[in-house]
Amino acid sequence: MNAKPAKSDPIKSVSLTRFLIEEQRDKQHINADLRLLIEVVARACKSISLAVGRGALGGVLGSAGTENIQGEVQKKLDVLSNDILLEANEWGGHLAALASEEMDDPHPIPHRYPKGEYLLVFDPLDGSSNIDVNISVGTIFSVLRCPAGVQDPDEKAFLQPGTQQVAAGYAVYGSSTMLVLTLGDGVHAFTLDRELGSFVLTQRNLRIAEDTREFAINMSNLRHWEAPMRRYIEELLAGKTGPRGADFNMRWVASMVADVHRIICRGGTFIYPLDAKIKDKGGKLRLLYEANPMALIVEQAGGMATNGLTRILDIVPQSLHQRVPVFLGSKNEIERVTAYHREAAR
Ligand code: AHM
Ligand code: MG
Repeated sequence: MNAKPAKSDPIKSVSLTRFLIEEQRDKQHINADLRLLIEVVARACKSISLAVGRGALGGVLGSAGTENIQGEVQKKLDVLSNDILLEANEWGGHLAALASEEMDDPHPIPHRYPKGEYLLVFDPLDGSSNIDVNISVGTIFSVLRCPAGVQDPDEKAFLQPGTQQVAAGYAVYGSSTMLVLTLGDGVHAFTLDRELGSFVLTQRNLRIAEDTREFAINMSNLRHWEAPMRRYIEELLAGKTGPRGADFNMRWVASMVADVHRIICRGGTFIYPLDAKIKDKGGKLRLLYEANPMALIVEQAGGMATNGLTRILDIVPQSLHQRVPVFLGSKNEIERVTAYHREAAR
């Protein structure tokens, strides 16, 4: 009965706008153009979230009847999401060019608009095989600086290692829509308040546990994997009585965004290794707009991201749509599986 009233926090909620203004004004982590860029991407993600959420009612499910440069059938929502991000980002004056999974070549800023100092690369709708079955999908993005002196950025301007990213993030369109963001100083999560139409900060400085008993991998490819990959997974599957002395649980959403989001929330690993089926392609996932932004987020949250041999963020890209094997998540497991690959390579 004598309990004192809880000391109330005067800041009940911090919107993305307020968070970004504080990052610019108080911490001086970002400049006004980068703040605008993140706000514009977030606004585009809200539109994509609306389109995804309307599902069959929006008439946007199913195939668009076209293929992207990687020979994958584009869904209507892949194309729509790409258009939304392009239109939102063209005119603000913050970008020098854009590139996306759904476009063969970089997209220049139309001459009628001013140009800025940043390059934006994105996978407009990741996990598109899940669109038609109402399972979480997402948007992944990465921000680079346009190299000094480059007026009309071509593919070469984008070929920068992931360490050069000034920001990266993803939006996950799940039971709620969330935006997870890093500006190179920790990872922060925002939840979309659907009534207000604004992203609200819900978790600051997310950390990935160093140890985990949960992994995500497409097990149907097991027979195509290389020996170190099979060794690692077989040890996990052997459970308590095997060499690891513990039972491991498995999850696979087949939307990288959703799998990475689970890892950000409760730890775990996500692995898409090289296998005999995809060897000539170099991997399944794309370096510039899937692996690099996710690797930066994971590292910023205390996790680890490799291609099985080296740090993903150190890879110097050779082409815009280059693919890489991806091993990311809880540090101690990624260290172990990477060590198995290094050992085999020696
Ligand atoms: P997408 O960008 O065309 O959707 O492809 C990437 C997706 C990832 O989100 C996911 O982890 C993987 O492909 C699923 O692959 P699989 O179909 O082998 O399970
Ligand atoms: Mg993708």
